[in-house]
Amino acid sequence: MKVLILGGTTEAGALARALAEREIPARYSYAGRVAAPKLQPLPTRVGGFGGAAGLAAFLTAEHITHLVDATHPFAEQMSRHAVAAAEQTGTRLLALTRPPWTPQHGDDWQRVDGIEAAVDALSGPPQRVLLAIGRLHLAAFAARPRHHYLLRLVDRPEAPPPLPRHTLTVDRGPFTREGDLALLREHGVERLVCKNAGGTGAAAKLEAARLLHLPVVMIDRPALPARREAHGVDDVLDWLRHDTAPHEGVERGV
Ligand code: 3Y8
Ligand code: NAP
Repeated sequence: MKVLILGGTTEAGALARALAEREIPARYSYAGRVAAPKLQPLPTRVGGFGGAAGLAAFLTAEHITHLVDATHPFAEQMSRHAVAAAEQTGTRLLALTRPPWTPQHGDDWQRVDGIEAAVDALSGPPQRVLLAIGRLHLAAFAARPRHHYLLRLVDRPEAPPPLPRHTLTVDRGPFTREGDLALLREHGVERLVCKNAGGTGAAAKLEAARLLHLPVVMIDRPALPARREAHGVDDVLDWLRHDTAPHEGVERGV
């Protein structure tokens, strides 16, 4: 057995620790999105594979028997490539993902379907908006220049974001309720825009928004291809124990 974890999330890190503790042969993969990704307790590769074909070639060359897609729910392209490459190579595939957040009592959510719809939702009078969607999609909000944006990024950007009024805070999660409460109060945030990431690492801002009665523009997840899914590390460990690939441990009729 040899496992490849497509990582970049809190859950992927937890799985990496579990496999390392059990000395299960495994590798960890980052896209290379940020300057200094968190170190993992497994041999780690960084950077794209070169499309689904590149991933398939990697799976074959590295004799990967089990592929765990533990990427973020918005990492749509990676997840699509994982399904295609696993099918092409006969590699077992399991997605380790987290259930979407659902609005709690006292929440004021406006659900939208994608980044452009989130931009449209900001057509009202100028507000102070926490844009907690990372770096990749900031430019879309240049269409709504009247707002003052609080931007939270993992790395300081080389060029200033194309938003005339903004304050930049450089920080990486997991975040805390106290920290996010202080952030929203300090900057007088009146509205949040975020992705329905699920999980615990990014949930603090929603708790803070609830306490401060702030409205949230919640971007729904992209649709992903059908694949086997698990929501916890133990489920993945069970799958690895019981889902041996055809060439392992199963008597072949001859
Ligand atoms: C490179 C690797 C761990 C993983 C921690 C999780 C939690 C903290 C919260 C806010 C929301 C956001 C963003 C966020 C969170 C965890 C997790 C998560 C959201 C790192 C990391 C990588 C990335 C990539 C980065 C994206 C960006 C998204 C910031 C590591 C820190 C907004 C998503 O500058 C960029 O290019 C950043 C790009 C993709 C989304 C975007 O579109 O900009 N994550 N985040 C991964 C790689 O190279 O493969 O250093 O740990 C990981 C984490 N970020 O092990 O503890 O599990 O989700 N990441 C979102 O959820 O909305 C911040 O600010 O409130
Ligand atoms: P994406 O749009 O689905 O993927 C774009 C390309 O990046 C992929 O086609 C692949 O390149 C490469 N890639 C993505 N994840 C990779 C991984 N784990 N290992 C190797 N290559 C990877 O992905 P994304 O949304 O940019 O996310 C990139 C990374 O950040 C992922 O690890 C994800 O888990 C993490 N992350 C993303 C978010 C988010 O909001 N999107 C939030 C938290 C963490 P090739 O086609 O060349 O193989």
